[in-house]
Amino acid sequence: MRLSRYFLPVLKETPAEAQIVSHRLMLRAGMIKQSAAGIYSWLPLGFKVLRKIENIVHEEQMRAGHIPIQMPTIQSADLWRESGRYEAYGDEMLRIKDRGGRDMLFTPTAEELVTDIFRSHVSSYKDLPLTLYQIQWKFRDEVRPRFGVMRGREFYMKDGYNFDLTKEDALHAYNRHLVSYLRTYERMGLQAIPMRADSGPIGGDDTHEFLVLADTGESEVFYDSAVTDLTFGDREINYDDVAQCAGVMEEFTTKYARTDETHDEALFNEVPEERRRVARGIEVGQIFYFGTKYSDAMGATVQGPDGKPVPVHMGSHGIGVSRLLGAIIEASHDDNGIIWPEGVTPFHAGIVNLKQGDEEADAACEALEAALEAAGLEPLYDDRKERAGGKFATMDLIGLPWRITVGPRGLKNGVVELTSRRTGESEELPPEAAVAKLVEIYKDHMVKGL
Ligand code: P5A
Repeated sequence: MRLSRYFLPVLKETPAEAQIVSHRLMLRAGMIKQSAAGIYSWLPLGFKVLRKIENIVHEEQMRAGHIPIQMPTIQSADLWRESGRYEAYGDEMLRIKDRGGRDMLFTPTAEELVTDIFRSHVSSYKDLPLTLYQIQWKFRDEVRPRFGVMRGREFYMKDGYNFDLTKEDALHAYNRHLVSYLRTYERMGLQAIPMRADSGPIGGDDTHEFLVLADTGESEVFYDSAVTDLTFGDREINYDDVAQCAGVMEEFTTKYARTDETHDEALFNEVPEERRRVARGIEVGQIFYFGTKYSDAMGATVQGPDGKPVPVHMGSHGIGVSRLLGAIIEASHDDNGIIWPEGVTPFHAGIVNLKQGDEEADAACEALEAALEAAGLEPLYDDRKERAGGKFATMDLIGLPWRITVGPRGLKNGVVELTSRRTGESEELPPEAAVAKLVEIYKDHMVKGL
């Protein structure tokens, strides 16, 4: 992509309304534009990152054996009356009337709708286990939408729902989700810690939230610092292996880690003092097991092995896809701008031409652009007639992890400069070697984009 032809409306001024760094940087880098309180348009750079995050979520969900579907954003109130949540959900639910005066709503979550799909089409235990999921816009009329995409009213969520014959099977689904979430967040360059939480309006007793530690997080959290030493890494997981999933679950959840809603001071005090941490975190996901709450209310049964109807055991599982952009930026930035992890970066490398219009420099940049594209990478070539300082500032702001700087002086010696956004370290090397190095760096981070 050539920057001169792209749509990247960066802001010079720091927007006054943004209270936290991720919101500020998303506005300054031209990623989003507010259209109403807590409702945003996604501009090209923001949309590209959103799609990458979404695709990582899809890949990891399908790897775990979950099946993607798409449900509507506008739903009929009738289903919600069946579960009893139409009134109970309160003012967070956006209620709408259609022209016939029928009560409709914009989906804040989809337990009812998916349970209706299930009861209409599944009647035998032989069709279980089943986990259906979607990535879809949600609306919650939050009292205080704030911090940009972090607490929006309209936001993008992955929501998944498991249907199982027994509690034991449903707990395996819970563990499977926990394991696949750990892998999902790590691919985005994030450490998200599972913490015992409160289930709120979704219901049930078993629930974990995934928190990314950040001073600007909305939740107060209490944990044993030993949990931050745990990483998922590149382990091989067989998601059908009940014992393996339970083992990972246990490894990641037995150390003390709780949000303020479930915090237990006496238990916390059993953690050695030097490992006790009180901090803030951003909730980027939550998993629930709620048994037969919805299947009882809505008559979602299957015929069991003995021929008798049994209500299915269910859970639901959510990832805050749009919130993740904010969380990643909170966790990865410096004074000059964003620093994207390789897995979610909108472009793989920036190319900065120090002397636009110089025949040799232009040709070298174009050749680099073509070579990177041929290798399956996406470069952003700053081909504007601008000062080098301005070009560097834009690249730093938008946070591409790697920058190739091309100028007449280097080219005389046959080299370009490759700079890491994270460390600021540069090395001079021939253009082909720079391409080869980037191919190597990204070989484990290739995610379908736009
Ligand atoms: C699980 C999926 C649910 O709604 N039902 C279906 C369950 N869970 S949840 O915890 O309420 O939401 C899942 C994740 O969505 C993100 N999220 C938000 N993101 C941005 N703005 C909001 N207002 C917002 N509300 C929830 C969070 O990451 C949450 O973990």
